[in-house]
Amino acid sequence: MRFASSFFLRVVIVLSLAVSFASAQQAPAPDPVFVLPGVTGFTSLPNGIDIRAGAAHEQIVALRDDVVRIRVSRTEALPEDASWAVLAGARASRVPVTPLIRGSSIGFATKQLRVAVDRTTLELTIRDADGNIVQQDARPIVFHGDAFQIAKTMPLDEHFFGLGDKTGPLDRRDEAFTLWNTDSYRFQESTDPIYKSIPFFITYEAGRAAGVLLDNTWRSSFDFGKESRDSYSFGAENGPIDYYVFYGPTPKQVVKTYAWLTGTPPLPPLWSLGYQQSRYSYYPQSQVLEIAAHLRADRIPADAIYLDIDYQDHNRPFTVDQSRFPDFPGMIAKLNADNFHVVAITDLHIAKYPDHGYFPYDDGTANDEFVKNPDGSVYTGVVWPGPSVFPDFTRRQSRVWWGKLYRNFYDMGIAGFWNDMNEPSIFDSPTKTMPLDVVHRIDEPGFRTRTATHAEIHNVYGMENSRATFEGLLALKPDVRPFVLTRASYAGGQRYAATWTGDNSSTWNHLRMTTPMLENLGLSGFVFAGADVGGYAGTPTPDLLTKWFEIAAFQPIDRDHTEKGSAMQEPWVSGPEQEAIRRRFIETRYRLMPYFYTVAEESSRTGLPIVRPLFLEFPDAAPDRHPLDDDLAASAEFLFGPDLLIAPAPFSDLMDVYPVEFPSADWYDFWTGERIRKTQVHHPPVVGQPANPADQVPMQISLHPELATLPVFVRAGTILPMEPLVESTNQTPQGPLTLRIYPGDPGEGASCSGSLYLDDGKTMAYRRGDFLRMQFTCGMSDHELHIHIGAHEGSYPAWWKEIHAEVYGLNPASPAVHVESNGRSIPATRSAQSIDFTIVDDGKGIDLDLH
Ligand code: NBV
Repeated sequence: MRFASSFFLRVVIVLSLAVSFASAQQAPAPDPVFVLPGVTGFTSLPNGIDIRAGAAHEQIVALRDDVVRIRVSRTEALPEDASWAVLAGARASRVPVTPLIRGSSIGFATKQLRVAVDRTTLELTIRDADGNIVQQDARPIVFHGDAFQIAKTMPLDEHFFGLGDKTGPLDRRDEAFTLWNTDSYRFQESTDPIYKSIPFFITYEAGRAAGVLLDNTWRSSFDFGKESRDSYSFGAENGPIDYYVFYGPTPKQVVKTYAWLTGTPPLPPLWSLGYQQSRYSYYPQSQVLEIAAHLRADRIPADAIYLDIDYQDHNRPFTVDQSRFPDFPGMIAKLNADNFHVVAITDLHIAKYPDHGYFPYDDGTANDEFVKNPDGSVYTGVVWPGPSVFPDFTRRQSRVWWGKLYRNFYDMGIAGFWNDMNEPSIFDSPTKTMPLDVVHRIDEPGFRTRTATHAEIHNVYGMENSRATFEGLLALKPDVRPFVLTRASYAGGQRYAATWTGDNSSTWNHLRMTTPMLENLGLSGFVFAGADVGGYAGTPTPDLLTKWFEIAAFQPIDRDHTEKGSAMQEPWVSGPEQEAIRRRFIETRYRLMPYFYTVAEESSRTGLPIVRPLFLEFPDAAPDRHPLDDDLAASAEFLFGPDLLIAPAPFSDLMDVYPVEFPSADWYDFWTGERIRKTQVHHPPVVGQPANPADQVPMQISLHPELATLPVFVRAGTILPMEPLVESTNQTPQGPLTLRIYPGDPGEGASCSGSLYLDDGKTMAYRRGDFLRMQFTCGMSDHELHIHIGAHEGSYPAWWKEIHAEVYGLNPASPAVHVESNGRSIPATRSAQSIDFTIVDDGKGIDLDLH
C-alpha cells in the first residue's frame, strides 16, 4: 500500500537524525545528516513551481504534459541548468500548467499529471489524471554531508527495469546498484558496478510505466527494495539533485520519452549489423588476412574484422607495429576489396612518449589537451602503453583535437573505431581508475566554464571519449555514418556509439546473461549493443559456442570476440557439423536483414530497442499485467524487433523439456510456418476452476531443446521482409524480395501488416530523401485474403524486380488457391504451410486477392 506523507514518518526521521546527531557529539567528525524544513515560500511559474524551504530552493517544471523535472538545492542557487545527458532542446521545453494550491500541499497540474509538494515535509507526489500514483516520496530527501538520498514508495507489484547492462535479472526489484564506471574483467552475475553508468530506470506497476532519470554524474546508488520492503531509493554522493519523472503509461512511451530527453542513436551503417569477427588480437597481418579469407572460403557471411591492441606499436594508440603489419594500408585495402570493414581499437590513453615524434603526445602536450593533477602538472597513469596521459574530453577543444587524430586511419579505409578502457581503466592506481582529485576542465553549453574533479567527471568520461570519436569522424567525413564502439558510457551515450557488455566469460550462464543485459541496455537507450559471442574470458565448449552463435544472430551487434591466450573461437573451430549450424544462423540473420534494418531505422527515430523484453510489446499479456518476462516459463525469451519471439531454453546446457510462454495467443513457427494458436493448445484445467479456454492466458507449449535449433516465432499479423543470401552487406542481393505473410486472428479479419526501409546503408543521403519505404497489409473479407503491397516511397531504387510472397496460415485442407492481381491470375504453388507466388514489383503498388 502506498502511504501519504505522515506526521509519524517525519517524527521517526527527526528522531533518528537526533540520535545520529547525539552520537555524533562524541564522534570527532560528525556527519551532518539533515532534511530540509517545510515550505517557507513559493511562486507559481507559468510552467511549474518555485519553492523556498528556509535556505533551500526547489524548482519543479513541466517540460511536457507528461515530463517533469525536479531540481533541489540546499542553498539559494539551483543546480546548473546543464547536462551531459539531456538535450538542451528538451531542457528548454515547457508547457503551461495550472497551479494547484491547497492547505496541505502546493503544486500544479498539466494535462496529464498532478504534482503536489507537501507543505510540511516537502514530499512530492505525482499522480496521473485518473488519480493513480505515478511516483510518491516515501520520506523527505535525506542529506548526509554532500550526499543525498531520495526514497519513493514501492507497492508490492512494482517492477523496475533499465540502468543499462547492470548484471542480474531483467527486473531490478530487490536489487541494489552503484553507478561508477568500472573495468570489470570477468564480471559475474552479481558484480557491481561494471562499465557503464546509466542512471535511468523504468517503474512498472500493473501495466503503467514511468521513467526516472537522475541526471547526476557522481557516484550514485539505486536501491529497488533491497534495503526496505516498501520503498525504493536513489541518490548520489555529491552533485545536483536534478531528476526527471515521465509518465507512459505504456512502457514504450517511456522509452520514447527517454529518447526525447537524451537523444536517439544515429542510424548505423548497415555493415555494422552484419556478422563481426574479432579476437584479442589477430596478428600479424597475414593472420588477419587468413581469418578474412577463411570466412569467405567457408561461405560464412561477414562484414567486419577487428584489430585489437596488438596492431599498434607498443600499444601506443594511433600507431602501427610495422614489424607485425609490414603493409598496413595494403592490408586494409585488400580487406575492403573483399567487402570487409575494418574496426580498429584506439584506446583513450596517450603514451607518454616524448621526443620520439609520437604526434598524439607531442601535439597534445603542446596544446594542453590532457587532464591535470591538482598541482597543475599533467596527470600520468600506467595503462597498456606504460605511462600515459589522458585527453580532457569534457572540453570541446580537446574533443576536436582527439577527433582529428583519426584522419590517417579513416582516410586509409578503416571503417570503424573501438574505444576501450575508457572507464577510464588505469593499472597503477589502487582504485583502478584516476584519483578523484584529478582536474578536468568543463567547456560545455549550460555548464559554467570551470574545472571539475574526477569524482564529478568519472562517469561521463567514457561517453565524452566516444563523443569525441564520433564527432571527429563526422567532421572528417560528413557524409559517412560513423561507427564507434565504446565500453564505458553514461545516459545519452547512445548518440555517439554502439556498445558491448565488456569482458564476459565463456560459460552457459554468461550466455544466459546476455539477454537481460542487452534488454536493459536497449531500454536505456543503447539499442545497438552486443555481448562477446562465445565469451571473452576462457574458451567455450563447442556446444556453448554454437548456441551462442544461434542466439547472437538475433542480437543487435553480433561480434565473436575472445581474450588473448584463449583457444581460437571462429565459427569453424569445432569441426564442420558445428560450423554448419553456426553458418545457418548467421545466414538467417543476413536473410532477415530487410526486417532487421527496418527495425534499426525505427530505433534511430524513436529510441525503441531492437532486442525487446516481452512486457514492452505486451504490457497487458497477463491478467494482472505483471511483466511476463518475470515468469519462469518466459525468463529466457526476448523479442527481436516487434514481431519475432526468440525462445531459447532457460538453461541451454540442460536437455530438459522446457516451456515457452507466449505473450499473445497467435504465433507462427518461423522455421516451419506452422501456426500455434491458443485454441489448439491443451492446458490442464486448474484444480477447482472451470476449464475455460479464454482464461488460459498466457499460452504455453513445451519444447525439447536441441543443439541445432533455436525456437523462433513470428507474431500473427506480421508481414516479414527477407532477402536472398549475400556474403556481406556490400553485396546486392540477387533475386526477389521475399514477403512472408502471416495473417492475424481470423476473428479480427486476419489482418496483417509490415514495412520495409532501405537506403544505401552508408551515407547520409537518406536524410535528403534518398531512401525507400514500403508498407504492406493484408486482411480477409468475403472469404478472400487481400494483400496490398504499397508503392515505393522515396528516391532510393529497389534492388529487386520481383516480390516472392509466401502466405502462411491458410487452411491447408482447402482446394487450390487462386491468386489474382488486377483481374490477372498469378501462378501459385502450395507447400506444406504456405501458398507461394512471385510477382513483378514496378514500384507503383500491388493489390492481390487470394481465394
Ligand atoms: O584491448 C584488449 C582488451 C579487449 O580485447 C577487450 O574486449 C576489452 O574489454 N581490453 C579489454 C583490454 C584488456 C583486457 C584484459
